[in-house]
Amino acid sequence: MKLLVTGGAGFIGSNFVHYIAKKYPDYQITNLDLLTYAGNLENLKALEGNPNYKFVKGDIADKDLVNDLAKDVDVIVHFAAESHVDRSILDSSAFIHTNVVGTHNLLEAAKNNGNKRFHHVSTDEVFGSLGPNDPAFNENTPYDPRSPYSASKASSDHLVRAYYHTYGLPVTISNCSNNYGPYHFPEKLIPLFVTNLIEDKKVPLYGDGMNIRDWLYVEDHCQAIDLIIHGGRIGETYCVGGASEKTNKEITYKILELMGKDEGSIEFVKDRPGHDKRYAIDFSKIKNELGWEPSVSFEEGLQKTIEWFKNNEAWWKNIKNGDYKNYYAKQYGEK
Ligand code: NAD
Ligand code: TDX
Repeated sequence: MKLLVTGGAGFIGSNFVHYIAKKYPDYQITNLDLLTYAGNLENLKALEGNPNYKFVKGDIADKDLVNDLAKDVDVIVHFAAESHVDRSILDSSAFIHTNVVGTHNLLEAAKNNGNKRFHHVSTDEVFGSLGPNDPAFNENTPYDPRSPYSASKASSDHLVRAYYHTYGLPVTISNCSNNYGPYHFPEKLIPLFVTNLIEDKKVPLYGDGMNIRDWLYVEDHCQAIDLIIHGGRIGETYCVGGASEKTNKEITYKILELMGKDEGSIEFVKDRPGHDKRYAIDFSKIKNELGWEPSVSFEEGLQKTIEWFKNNEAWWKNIKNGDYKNYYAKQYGEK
């Protein structure tokens, strides 16, 4: 099978490329990534020289490039996105460019090259914010995005469905909850807090720390996507979750405990504007249809993640001090 993976130099995309290369060594993987601030080829160093892996630096919104790449693939697995809610609040233009215009461009390329199989990686944030006693999100939950990031992802989901209904493009969508694990960019809650604590810095907890997210170890997400691209029903959406709802405060205390720190390291800071209160996922559809369920508990996944960050200080220090850009910028040009 020939896969075109977009955003494969980011957090989940690079975990997915490693997962596929290991499980299906004969698959050919082309990784199209613009290497924005979030893209880092260090994540894929182990694959350099692998004849079945190819990296292409480029923008998913580049019509000619994407059209050329789509000619020679069987499946497009679309991760590339601007992914950080706080950045979308400061300036959402890149979110519209990549998440909306870029996704549309990929859909056009898939359609114009013989209706290529298309899997779209999306998020639970498109469904909005739950109250404490509301039932978890499922595939029939109405869309109610509330940040520029989630609005741009919702828009891309609608486009993907439109291409299925209008042109018969063979699509699937997955809406997943918060991932964590190796290569997680240290602007997001768990990697930021873990790396700050290794550096003896404080951790900035937004508001009262009582917002709730559902957490899934990244490899479990990769497995869910693997099952969907191989056995998912065309035109369908699958909700993917970790059965692991936690307040940010609970997570912070757990990290402090595992890292031998105390609450003196917490700094309560101004809340995120429009901060969604709670996300939760009912993943019974993918469980019943494809036999998927999370295999890594939050406790185990968090321990593994902390270990990974302790053992890979050079990786995140290079990101935190900006050095990771210099090396690849020389090879591939500045973005
Ligand atoms: P990330 O920010 O770590 O990585 C995004 C990657 O996309 C980077 O490598 C970046 O260089 C690349 N990219 C950005 N704009 C591009 C463009 N115009 N053309 C080509 N490449 C471009 O993101 P992530 O956390 O790995 O998320 C991957 C996908 O999964 C996103 O679509 C996101 O919405 C979705 N998702 C993420 C989570 C999560 O918890 N991180 C949860 C559910 C869904
Ligand atoms: O410094 C922080 N302090 C803090 O309290 C940061 C970065 C976050 N938070 C809070 C905000 C959220 O309630 O922690 C929670 C998690 O925040 P993020 O790590 O920024 O993730 P979130 O906003 O939930 O979005 C993530 O999950 C869904 C990903 O970034 C998205 O790409 C994905 O779609």
